[in-house]
Amino acid sequence: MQLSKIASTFSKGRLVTSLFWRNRESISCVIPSRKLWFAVTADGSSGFQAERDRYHLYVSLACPWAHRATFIRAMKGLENAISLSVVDWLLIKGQGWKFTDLKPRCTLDPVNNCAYLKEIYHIASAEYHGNITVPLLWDKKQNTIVSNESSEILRMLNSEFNEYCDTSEHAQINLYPDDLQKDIDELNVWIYRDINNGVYRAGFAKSQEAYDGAVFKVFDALDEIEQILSQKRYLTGSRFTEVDVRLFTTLIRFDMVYYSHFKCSKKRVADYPNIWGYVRDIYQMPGIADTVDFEHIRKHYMESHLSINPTGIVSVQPELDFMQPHGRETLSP
Ligand SMILES: N[C@@H](CCC(=O)N[C@@H](CS)C(=O)NCC(=O)O)C(=O)O
Repeated sequence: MQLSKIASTFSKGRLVTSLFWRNRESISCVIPSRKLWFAVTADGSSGFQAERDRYHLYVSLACPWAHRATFIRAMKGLENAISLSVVDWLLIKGQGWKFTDLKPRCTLDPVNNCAYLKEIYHIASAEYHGNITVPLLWDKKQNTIVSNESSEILRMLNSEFNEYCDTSEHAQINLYPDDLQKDIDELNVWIYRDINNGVYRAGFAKSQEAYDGAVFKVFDALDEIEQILSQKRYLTGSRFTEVDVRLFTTLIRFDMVYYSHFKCSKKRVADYPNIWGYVRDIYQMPGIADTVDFEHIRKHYMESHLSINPTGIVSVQPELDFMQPHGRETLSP
């Protein structure tokens, strides 16, 4: 069996830790038990070549990590090149994600005809013992999983499918430009720790101490972001980048679920003038509002997390106008 680190050629070595077996025949027996980290490349050197209608995304519209994938798919005009299935918003303990066509915007699984997402993981590898999570990028040609890691799917769709974007304008969009990579990488670490994951640490805290430790970090970070966004239109300056996508998918959920359901209730995003304008700026970008589904988001969190909301009652939706003019052009055109 030939083991090669050929994924390291992808995206300037971002995937250096992804070990990849070149022979397709051996893939099913060597898929790691916890992480599925392969890479699609434009030139196919990884064993997974970018092609139209070869890859399928499995997502939940509720999930902030899966939202990274649907966001970049929309922003790069890849809806016609990469097909999509949307799971039921209800995540039942012990069963995991399932497919239905009986709820708004949920779909069946036309690719593998599975009833549950876990079955798809087991088609790729009977040996897989990791978490059954979305997003999942599936290769219809080799009948296997390429990746279940949203940060890497985001990078692959950003750079490797340019030939298949709807227009040349879409193809030119690059959310991880060379000169900003250092800034983006540094911001990603901090934003993931204190905000993306911070709201989950607060929401699922099992003690007052754990909750206090997490929730104050969330708001310290938001205070700092408010400062940054008072000077800059986006986190790294005038250009919209990957780190803005990663922050947005948490911020758009904040007042809808994290404020109440996860007890991140010191302030709403709508109480921070610059952050609130920034969220509306991104929400109003072409194709993005359609990637946001508040019914999926709110019902998923409040109906599925019965350990923190035992009645499953879904609270009334706050009145927020995401289409209100944002005025952020004054910081940069
Ligand atoms: N590292 C993964 C995490 C994805 C993740 O945690 N997804 C959650 C939904 S928000 C999930 O599928 N959870 C399934 C479960 O808890 O059973 C990524 O970023 O892609």
